Parts: sequence; C-alpha cells; structure tokens
Amino acid sequence: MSDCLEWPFFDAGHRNQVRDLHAWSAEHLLHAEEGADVDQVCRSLVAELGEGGWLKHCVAAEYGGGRDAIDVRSLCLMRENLARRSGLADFAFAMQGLGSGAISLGGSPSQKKMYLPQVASGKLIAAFALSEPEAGSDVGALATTARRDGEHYVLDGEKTWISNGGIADFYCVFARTGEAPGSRGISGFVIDADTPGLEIAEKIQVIAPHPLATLRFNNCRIPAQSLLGKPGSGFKLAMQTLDIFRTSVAAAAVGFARHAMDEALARCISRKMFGQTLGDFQLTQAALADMATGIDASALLTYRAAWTRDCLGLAATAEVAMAKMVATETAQQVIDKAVQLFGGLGVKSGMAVERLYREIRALRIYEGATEVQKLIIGRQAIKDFAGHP
Ligand code: COS
Repeated sequence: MSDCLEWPFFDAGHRNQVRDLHAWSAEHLLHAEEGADVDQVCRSLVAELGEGGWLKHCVAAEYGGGRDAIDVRSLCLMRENLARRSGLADFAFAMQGLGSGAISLGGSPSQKKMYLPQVASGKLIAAFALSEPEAGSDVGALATTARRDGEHYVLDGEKTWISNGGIADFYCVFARTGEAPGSRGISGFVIDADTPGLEIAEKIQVIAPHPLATLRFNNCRIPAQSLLGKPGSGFKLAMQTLDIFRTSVAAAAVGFARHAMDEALARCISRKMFGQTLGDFQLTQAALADMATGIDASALLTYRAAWTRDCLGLAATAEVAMAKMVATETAQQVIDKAVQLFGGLGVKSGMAVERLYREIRALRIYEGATEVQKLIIGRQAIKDFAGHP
C-alpha cells in the first residue's frame, strides 16, 4: 500500500521531519512507561522533546518555531508518529501545543515573548484549563468567575479534567467576565501555576494514566495584563484553539490504530492454528481489511483537515470535526479487533494491544466528544445547504 507521506498534502519538509523523528524516537523513546510516576515521566519527556527540537512545531517561527505560523500538518505528523510508539510521548508533545495555543492565537506580543520560546524549548510546561464539573460539552455554561478589581482580575471556581494539572508551569484558563450572558461573556487568561489562590484540588486517576487534575481558584488575584485578547472573546479563542488541536487528536488516533495494526499483523503471520497461520483465515483477512481501510480513511480525513487550514487558510471547523470523530471512533474499532486477534493475550496486562485499548478510549471524549463533533458537522451541513439552495 502507498506511503501516506507521498500524498499531496505534504511537502519535503514534512517528509524530512518524519524521517528525523523516526531516528530520534528509536534512540530516545525506549523506556517502559507502565507503573512509573507519570508526572515525572511527562516532565522528562517534555524536556527531552524540547532538547530534541521537536516542540518547535507547537509555536510560530518568531518564537522559536519551525514555520511562520503553526503548521497543523507538522503537529499531526508529530502526534501520529509519537502515538504509534508511546502514548505518553504523544501526550507530552500535544499538551505543549494545546496549553499554549490560546497564547499563540490571542496573546499580546509580550505574552507571546514571555511564554512561547520556553514552551518550544521545553523549559515551561503548558496546560489548557477549560472544562468544569458542570460544563464539559456545554462549555458556554462555565461558571468560574474572573471579577475585575482595579488593575487585577480575581478568579473563583473550579476547572477539572485538566491535563498536565499539577505539573504545568502555567495554565490558559477560561472564566466568566460577564460582558454578556453565555458564550459571549467569557475571557481567556494566562496564569502561572504558583499564583496564590490557585491550588490542585485533586489528582485524577484514569484507565490510561497521565498527569490530570482538578484546579481550584480561591480569590486568585492576577494582573489585568494576564488577559488573553479582548474581554468577552474567550469562548471563540477556546474554539479556535480546539480547531487546531482536535485535528491533532485525530492524528494521535491514527498513530494508535497503526500501532495496533502492526501488532495484529505480526500476530497473524506467527500464530499457528488448525494447521495454518491466523492470517490464512478469511475471517482474519476480513478483519485486517476493515482495519487497514479504516486507518487510511481516518488519515485522509485528518490530513485533509490539516491541509485545508495550512494551505487554504480556513478554520475548517466541520472538516476538523469529521476527522476527530472518524479517526477516534475507527481507532477504537481497530484496536478492539487487534485485541480479538490476540485472544486471551489481548487483555493481559503489559501487552501492547491491552495498553492501546485503554489509551484510545479517552480520545473519543476529550477536546469535544463524538456527539459534539456530530453537532458541529450537522449544523454546518444545514448552514451550507441554506446558503446554497
Ligand atoms: N471558531 C470561532 N468561533 C466559533 C467557533 C469556532 N470554531 N465555534 C463557535 N464559535 C462562535 C460562534 O460563531 C458564536 O459566535 P456569536 O456569539 O458571535 O454568534 C459563538 O462562538 C457561540 O457558538 P455556538 O452558538 O455554536 O456555541 P454553543 O454554545 O452552541 O456550543 C459547541 C457549540 C457544542 C460546539 C461547543 O460548546 C463545543 O465545542 N463544546 C465542546 C467543548 C470541548 O471541546 N470541551 C473539551 C475541552 S478540552 S479537553
């Protein structure tokens, strides 16, 4: 089957990036992850990715990045190839981008100068703090408040499911500033982790462990210059950030699915049963056909969305939603089939497919659950039809 890198979405820079990443990963991403202290592992991974020059893909050239603007195809190629090898390496990379994306998109020149070069070098760890206990999919209903008080804002409330919570050096936080009801009354802020009044209320344990926490803001006073963009523009800033990083979630799902496919193929040619190999059975070939086709379809949607943004300059919100929905749902099915091909070994702790089975699940939920992506795609279809009767 053809090499995806030959697809017309990519240029020579992308092909070199992937070749160099393979060489670097083979040398640096060897350590076992299970059972280790994930906070420590992720801190080290950010430092290593920074030293290796890989985090430059998270920011624009002016701040130490590789291209003039954040290149979504580069982000996606990083995530696909890191995820294929190591879920935590992918996580550490992705969060540097997601956690600083609102600064890249909405920050002032001095905010960008202060944070982005250190994100790119791995000296500062970033996090994105949007979700709340009562506002996940309906993010316009968030309740954390930021009250203006002279030259400061004072924040009160809780943010939860915050990846890198507890290890981040700063958080891009979205809070209600009240310019208007609902989504028009939310603003974004960049807040250093050591600010008095900001504490880690809970570290959250999940089926595929990574740094994750609930943050509590209690009379947390920050300088007014911490505001990102204009007051009341925070909801759109958060959505614009997600328009970039949801595509990269799709790419990570493709990487996980490719890993499962690699494992399944190795199993199919080596496992003997009924006088032949597992791969000789037509039922196995049918499963492999579904897996291979699903992976290619996911990759096509993912890089179509990335290319649309990079080369046509469009937000491509609906294309991004299609990529995220299809790639994450397909990866879940691909990994499930791989587990099935392994039989009992597929659910044994320590097996790669068992870990992938746990790792993929959250991708169908975070950065907009599949149901949210369906809302976005359906609404856009209606809008397009109404615009072109
Ligand atoms: N880019 C720029 N602006 C956007 C936008 C985008 N991608 N999506 C929406 N907006 C704008 C709309 O144009 C609208 O602007 P006006 O007020 O000027 O008309 C405003 O934002 C509100 O949009 P909308 O009415 O579509 O908002 P809803 O409250 O209906 O929410 C969904 C829409 C459900 C799509 C949104 O809340 C969402 O994405 N939820 C999931 C959140 C999420 O991903 N959480 C995970 C956090 S990270 S783990």
